[in-house]
Order: sequence, then C-alpha cells, then structure tokens
Amino acid sequence: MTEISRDEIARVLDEIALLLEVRGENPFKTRAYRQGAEIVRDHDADIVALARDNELDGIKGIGKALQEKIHELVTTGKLEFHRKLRDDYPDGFFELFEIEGLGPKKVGALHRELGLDSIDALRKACDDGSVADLSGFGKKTASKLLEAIQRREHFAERYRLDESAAAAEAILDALAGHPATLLARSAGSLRRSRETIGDLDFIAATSQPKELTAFFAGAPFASEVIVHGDTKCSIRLDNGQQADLRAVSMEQFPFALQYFTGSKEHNVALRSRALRQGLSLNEYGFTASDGSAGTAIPEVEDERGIYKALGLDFIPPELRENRGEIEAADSGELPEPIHWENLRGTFHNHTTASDGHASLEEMATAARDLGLCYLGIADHSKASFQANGLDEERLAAQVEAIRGWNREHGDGLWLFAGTEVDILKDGSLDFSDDTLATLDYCVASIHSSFTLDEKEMTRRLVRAMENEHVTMIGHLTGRILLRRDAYAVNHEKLIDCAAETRTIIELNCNPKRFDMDWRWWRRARDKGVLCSINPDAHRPGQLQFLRLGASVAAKGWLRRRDVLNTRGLDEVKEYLDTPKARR
Ligand code: DGT
Ligand code: CA
Ligand code: CA
Ligand code: ZN
Repeated sequence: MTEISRDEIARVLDEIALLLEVRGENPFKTRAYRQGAEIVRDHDADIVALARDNELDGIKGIGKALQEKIHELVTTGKLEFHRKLRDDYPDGFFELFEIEGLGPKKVGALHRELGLDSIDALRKACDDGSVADLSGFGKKTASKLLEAIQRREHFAERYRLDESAAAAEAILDALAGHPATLLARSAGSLRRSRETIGDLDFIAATSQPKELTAFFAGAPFASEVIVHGDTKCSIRLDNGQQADLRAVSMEQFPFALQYFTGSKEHNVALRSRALRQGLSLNEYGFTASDGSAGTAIPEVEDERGIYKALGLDFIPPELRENRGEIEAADSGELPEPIHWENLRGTFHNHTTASDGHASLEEMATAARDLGLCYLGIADHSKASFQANGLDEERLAAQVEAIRGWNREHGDGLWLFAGTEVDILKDGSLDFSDDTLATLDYCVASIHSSFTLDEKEMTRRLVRAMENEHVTMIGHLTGRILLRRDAYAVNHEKLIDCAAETRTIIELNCNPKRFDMDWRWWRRARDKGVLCSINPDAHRPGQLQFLRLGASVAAKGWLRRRDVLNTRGLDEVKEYLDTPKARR
C-alpha cells in the first residue's frame, strides 16, 4: 500500500466537515474536522508518521476521536466513517459546491428537499421553478444560480496554474524515472505561465517512444486513456484534466519543445520569420523552404539554438504570446527577466488576527525560512466582518506585536505593519487617516459592492489612490479565476492615476487571482507604475506563490526595477518613509 499523504488526510477531513455541514450537524463537530484538516496541513513534524504510530497525543486541536480516525486512515488507507458518509452522495453531487453562491447549507437544502445531486439536476430545477419555490431561495436566487452554472460551463476544462504545476511536476518525475527517457520537459500554456491551463503538454526525448507512451498510458496517474499511439499519448488525470505526451528523438527534442510550448500565435510569427530566411520550421526541425540542397540548414542543439539561428535572443517561454517579443528579441530589447530569487520580501499577507490560518510568528518564521528579509502583514479591516477584520483597537495591538517581533528578531526577518483596508462604496477607506498614519504601509482593496458600473468603480479606486496613506491597491479587479469575473474598471485610467499619485498596483500572485492581469503590466511599467508581487498568503505555505508571481510578472514584461519587493530592506524602508509625492 502506498502511504497516504498529508494532503489526502486533510482532504478527507475537509470532506467530512463539508458533509456534516450539508446534513446540518452540530457546528462544533464540523469545526473540529475542518480545524483538524488545517492542523494536518500545517503541522511542522511528520504528521503521517505520527499518525501511523498512533502518537498524535498532545497535538493541540486534534481530539481523541479525530486521532483515532486519522490513525485508521493512515494504517488502512480508508476511513469507515468517511466512506459511510460519502456513500449517500454520487460523485456529481460534489460539483454542486463549484457553483458560485452555493455553500453547504444551501446544497444540503437542495438535496434534502428536492433530491438534487448534480449540476444537471440543479439546472432543471431552476428552469422548472422548483428552486424558486423552495424556502430560503426565491426567483432571484434561482436565476443567479442559472447564471453561475453558465459561467462554470464557460470555464469548463480549464484548471488553476498552481494545481496544474503540481500535477505536472509529479508526472515529470515519473517520466524522468523511466529508463527510456533521455530528457523530459513540460510545454504548452503551463510553461508559458498562463493564468489558467487547459491540457498539460509533455515532451520526452527517447529512442524507445513506444515503451514511453505505453508507460504513460499505464501510469497510476492515468485514470483514462484518450489516445494511445506509438509516439503520442493523451490521458485524463483524476481531476479530469487532460495530459498529452509526445515522444521524440533527441534531434527533434528542441523543435518539439519549442513548437508545443507555443503560443500558436508566437509560432506563426516565428515561422514566417524563418521563411524569410529560406527556412521552414516545424516541430521536427528546419528544412529548406524551397527544398533546394543549396540552403544551409542551421545546427541546433537546444531551444536557444532555434532562436539564435533566426537571429534572435532567447525568448523566455512566458513572453511567447506574439505581443512584441520577436521584435524585442531582434533588437536586443527583451526585458531583463525577474526570477523568484530576486524577491526579498512581500506585502500582502494575513494572520489569524483576520482570516489567515497562522499566527504572526508562524508567518514571520515561514518567511524567514523561505529566505525573505521582510514581510508585510496586511490583515483585513473591520468592514470585512466576514473575514474577521480588525477594528482600530485590535490593529493597534497587532502593531505593538509587530514592533515587539522586530526588537527581538528584526535582524533575521523584518515585519512591516500594514493593513488591507477596505475601500468602501464611495471610495473612502475603512480606517481614518490618523489610524493609517500609525502603520508602515497600507494595501487598499475592494471587497464589497462589486456590481457598480465601470465609471463608479473606477472613481472609487481613483479616490483610494489619491489618499496619501494608500501605498498600493490590492487585487485591482477582484476576479476569482474560473469562478468570478472581474468587476468593471477602466484599466487605462487606473494606470494613469497610479502613475500620477505614485500608488503601487499589486500583482496579486495568489493563483486564484493573478490580478492585475499580465496583459496590462507592460503599459503600466511604461507609464512608470511600480508593482508589488504579493501572495495574499493565508497560510505559511502560500508564501510560495511568489514563485508563480515572478513568472507572471515576467509574462507581463516587468523588469526587476519595476517591482518594489526586489529591493532590499533598507531601500524599502526609505521608500515607505518618503511621502508619496516624492517617491
Ligand atoms: P491550453 O492547453 O489551452 O492551456 O493552451 P496551450 O497553449 O497549451 O495549447 P495546446 O495544448 O492546444 O497546444 C500546445 C501548443 O502546441 C500550442 O501552444 C502551440 C502548439 N500548437 C498546437 N496547435 C497548433 C497549430 O495548429 N499551429 C501551431 N503553429 N501551433 C500549434
Ligand atoms: Ca496545453
Ligand atoms: Ca495539448
Ligand atoms: Zn483582499
């Protein structure tokens, strides 16, 4: 039996909590499982080993009953209690939670009262009026649910970047471990760091393609085989995502990698450039475009060699979207790339004071362990009551705690005291200027009244930017990828205003958001807007989102000098101490 992982244990506990909630069980019971899942996810020691040896005693928040269940899960690979709960619901039932506006309570009511157990069934019940008739729902809710179902279909078969990256890493490990593999890389939109990913694409160099495609088709991660050929294989993973493998020769490898990295538009432009040199370029190599033997065919050893043969600097995958990168590579003007190692700290992070899952000390320690020099704490403000936002008093106490940390541990990791203050409906802020003046910096974000029109929304954000204390705007458009559209804003105006008021725009690199979108950053940087790459971390592990953030920043043509958190601690302190107008 392969050992169950920490994430799987947490997932089972979360699912138990969800199902108990659906059944309307005691909230304390529900909370115990959810809290258990969190502890399992974040615990420092090897919690799987502890559970196996029945040594979970003394871990705060995991009671006797939960200890026994986790032990059962780890030693037998199953949990009877979970299985019994789950048996009452078909797989399609769980998709209901993916509909925006449906939480466990509502799903529970729909299941109990109308017997709904799939999205299809929900759609029918919305259409025939039975949802509208249900107490607690009504006509408006029913039509909102229908819209949400349509939106979900629109996003269907796309996946988050972080989830895709994790799946791809495991598959690459498996491929790399096969004796027939000479080289293996992932390509496609994942390699280009797009904000969402369709299928995964893998290229492997091998002299035994058949062995490799057979291995891929029979691998434990292949839940279904879609196509199985001698050099190509497409499978479906457990979560429904498709993965394509192409097995090529060592000579073809750079060409296949380049071709299947895309984008299609980039490839089209590159091919026409090749044609002007008398070369035709495809996934197998260069050939003379007129078939004549007189044309010199360039020798290519790696992907860089393809670009070099075409007179171009190497174009990093993130930039391959045919948005000017070929011209820039031609004239030596590609942006100096940002690497995640260039990031020295970050500013938008939460703790248990609001809706985070780790204490100030835990977040600070995690940041230090990650090699950062400084960390900004920006918990929610009081208007975000659903996120347990801080009032003035609790904020002051947090500032005290931060100053205390700095006195004792500031030479290892410096904490900046900030807030993620709510921008209210009229563009005023949830804290007074006097309160904001006690902080090192301030992230201002919208968390309410999403439906204002573009003009009002833009005016609201402009007013926030005009505030002397607002260092940066958080998640500019509020989009939740694959779930909730951005609210309407005028990007051009906001970029101009950010430049004028010296307000930073955040690149929120939480993979749920990636907001502001990469397509706008080149314009912003050319107007002189500064960026801050922020993970919006709610638990220590999420500080790692900075890795994705650096790739997405590179995708937006940002250079190191365009990003505040590439600067060292002293420079950042000086920046924050300078009045906005002189920054
Ligand atoms: P995705 O999967 O929707 O997130 O996006 P990609 O970019 O990964 O697209 P995919 O998987 O369909 O194809 C991978 C790459 O293969 C694509 O970026 C460029 C290349 N490719 C696919 N079809 C064509 C085509 O018809 N012409 C050209 N030039 N390239 C193609
Ligand atoms: Ca793809
Ligand atoms: Ca593909
Ligand atoms: Zn926020």
